[in-house]
Amino acid sequence: MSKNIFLIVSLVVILGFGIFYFISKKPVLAPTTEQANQTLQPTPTVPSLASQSAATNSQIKEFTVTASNYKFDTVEIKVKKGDRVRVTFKNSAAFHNFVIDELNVKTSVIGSGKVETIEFTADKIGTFEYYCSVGNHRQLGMVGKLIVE
Ligand SMILES: [Cu+2]
Repeated sequence: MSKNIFLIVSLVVILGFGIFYFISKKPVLAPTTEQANQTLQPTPTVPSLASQSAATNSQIKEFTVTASNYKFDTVEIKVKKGDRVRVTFKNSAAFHNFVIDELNVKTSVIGSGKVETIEFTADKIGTFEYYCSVGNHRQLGMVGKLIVE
């Protein structure tokens, strides 16, 4: 009789561990896939904070470019090759963005009153045009130049 009870108890314990193992395996897998997704997503605030601390030894050059219809208030940015560049892009009217093709820099199109900060490394020497890629804004004069020396 007590042998049967022992058998049942040990069965329950084994089963319990089995279920626990099965359940505990799931949450272990979930965060890893989430992390993988996070690194793929271009979230501007988190990477900029990470690169900020990583790039404390190299220079960070900060600029503010304000967009209006149809111009940028800053039309020339000058940096040294290898500089970390942080552009605070402000928009004061309608919808605009800030793009530098050669350096793979592109903010999202933001509305009036919005601000987006973008950070990149000026890893090429040259003069690169930055512009707004909305409609024909580039042709209308929404251009400036980034000079990397
Ligand atoms: Cu524009």
